[in-house]
Amino acid sequence: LTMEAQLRKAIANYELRLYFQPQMDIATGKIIGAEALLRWQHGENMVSPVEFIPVAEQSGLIIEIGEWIIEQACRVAKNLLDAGQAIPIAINISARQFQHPELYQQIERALQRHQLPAELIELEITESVAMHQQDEVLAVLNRFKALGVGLSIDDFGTGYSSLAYLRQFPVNKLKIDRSFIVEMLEQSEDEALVNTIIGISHHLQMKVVAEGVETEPQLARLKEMGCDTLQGYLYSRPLPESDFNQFVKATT
Ligand code: G
Ligand code: G
Ligand code: MN
Ligand code: NA
Repeated sequence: LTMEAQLRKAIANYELRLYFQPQMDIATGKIIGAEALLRWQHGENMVSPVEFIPVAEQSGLIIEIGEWIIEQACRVAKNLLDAGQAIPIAINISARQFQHPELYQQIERALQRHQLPAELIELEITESVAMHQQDEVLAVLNRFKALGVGLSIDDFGTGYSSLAYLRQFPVNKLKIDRSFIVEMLEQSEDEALVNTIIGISHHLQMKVVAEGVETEPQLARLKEMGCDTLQGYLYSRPLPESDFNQFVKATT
């Protein structure tokens, strides 16, 4: 079977799972959000999204899978809200999904179906998607902003942002790519870039998230630099839904 055929089977057999990685407020140490990350449990193996998302993109299956992800994310956010916890869930939106005219309606309908306030869903688009076809991207982002969902730029620092263009973005958050965090304490260039991105975010009235934080010394340095939010193995790996719900209960 081709990977595409296997992926179709996976959808039919409910082998896709959505995991949730907590995002922590650096000042309070409390959870303030989570990123939804897709997993494919294929027999004994866990297939990485790095392998199958590109296949889903090329085949167009990403639209169907994306709708399922939106549904799951809304359901989880709504359950938490009903339990007294307003925790926004961030969804990764791929290039093809972002260009697809159905995306807006998929999100609008899911919010309505679950009676979920729009601000409890956040969309992550990568810097490379954001910087492409700027007028079209800006129009789509403005529609989502009007709907009330949060918007963030993922993998920030890896693309080629025009700062003049970034300034017009109706985006609430920049997520510093993990590649800059990994060696920020050993490589002064990386540390300088992290510091610069934090500065840019705050100048543009955006929040900033450091991804892939694994150690206490990284946490301490990011705190000194004024970073707002942390995501990484230091706090938690991406968790299945029930473990994630436990984590939320235990940390709020
Ligand atoms: O989740 P890691 O845990 O391995 O994710 C690897 C890559 O796959 C990341 O670049 C991440 O953005 C992407 N990815 C994970 N889950 C999703 C998803 O639900 N949708 C899309 N489009 N990309 C995802
Ligand atoms: O590309 P994107 O930022 O959407 O995906 C985040 C990726 O980073 C996922 O693969 C997620 O599992 C991974 N990740 C999150 N925190 C850590 C971490 O602390 N260390 C490592 N190595 N990977 C992480
Ligand atoms: Mn992401
Ligand atoms: Na990311």
